[in-house]
Amino acid sequence: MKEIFITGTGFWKPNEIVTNDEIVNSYNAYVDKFNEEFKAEIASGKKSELSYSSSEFIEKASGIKTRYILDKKNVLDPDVMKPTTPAELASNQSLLAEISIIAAKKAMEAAKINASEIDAVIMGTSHSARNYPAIAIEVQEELGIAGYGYDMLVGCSSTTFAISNAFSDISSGLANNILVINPELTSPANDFTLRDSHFIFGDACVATIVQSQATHNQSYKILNRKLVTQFSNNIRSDFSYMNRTDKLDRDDDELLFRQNGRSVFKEVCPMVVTIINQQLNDMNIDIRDIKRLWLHQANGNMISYVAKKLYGDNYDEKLAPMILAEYGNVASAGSVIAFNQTSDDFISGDKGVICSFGAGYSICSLVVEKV
Ligand code: CO8
Repeated sequence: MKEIFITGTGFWKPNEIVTNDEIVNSYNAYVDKFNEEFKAEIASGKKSELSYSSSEFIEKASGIKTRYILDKKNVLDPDVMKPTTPAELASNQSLLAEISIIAAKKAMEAAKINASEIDAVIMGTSHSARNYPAIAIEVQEELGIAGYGYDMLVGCSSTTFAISNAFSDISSGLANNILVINPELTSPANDFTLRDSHFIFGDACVATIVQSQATHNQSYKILNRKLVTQFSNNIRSDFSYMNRTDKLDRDDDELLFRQNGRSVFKEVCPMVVTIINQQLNDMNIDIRDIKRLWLHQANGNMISYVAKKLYGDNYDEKLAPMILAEYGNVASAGSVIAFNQTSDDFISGDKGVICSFGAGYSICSLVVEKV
């Protein structure tokens, strides 16, 4: 079996940070407007009155304090409540390609590798900007990478599933060095007029270089992969090329991200604990030999639930970092941004777990060891 390594990561985030107070003030202004505009319908029971959001609820329920959003001005404008994005046109570079290239250049620099040495580009994301041509192929062309590229969609597990695909391609001999890109522009898919989820997401993009050799001493060997999926409608987006032909005539807003957050929490957390436990048992690794869990950054209570079940109730919070406090839920990019931001203290032989989970349900856990 070939040895395969993560040799570098890099990420992009928008310039503008949005605090809980800012997103709540905007949402509450929207609520006032809505309740005034639909006063008669609310009085007659045709529509429900909207209730205020609160920063206290958001921080307690999710652990999120801020997030970075591409078009803060329009997202926070109670008359707009969504970002404006550049058109996907043959004459334009795709926004997803643009942010992927920024992250990719940082990852390539960290891995000390040139585009000419890369054999493939794999793009994983929760939402792509278009059906085809693949964003990965656009990035491949722009960076001057030979070989092949393709896109894949696995909700919030897209990054680890894409790294796993890179691992498979390298072990089968198809490629030696692969660029994995994970643009997660969540704000166009987030309904900022929904109280239950308006605060959750941030925009970001992460890139990872996966190689058949550890080219420098900051590399991590991928020791093991475990992937599990189980069908659930609890996280769903019905946005599709068939919306035009399905005769339901739904508003765009109805086709965006929707979730039963409580059910997701209750169903996914135990699955993640079981999978990581099974994986470590199979590898004969004690959890005390895992220096860090870089978990999917959806919710602080989910992270502490998983960490407590694995390490015990009094676990040190450094064992399972929560970058979501600053970045929000950046879909599949979260676990690898956490890895990027909180692995500086790793020395040779230290082991960690990168594990993402989300829509599908989908879970992918990677056990890594610093070379
Ligand atoms: N402000 C004030 N009160 C609120 C708010 C708010 N913003 N929202 C809800 N409440 C109220 C509710 O109405 C409820 O009131 P009551 O008790 O009177 O009914 C009370 O607060 C409690 O509500 P919940 O039970 O819903 O609150 P929770 O403690 O469950 O917290 C969370 C809600 C934060 C959503 C939580 O359930 C959660 O994070 N669950 C996990 C979700 C998760 O991991 N999802 C994965 C999503 S990401 C993914 O996998 C793929 C999609 C990626 C791209 C998406 C792009 C947009």
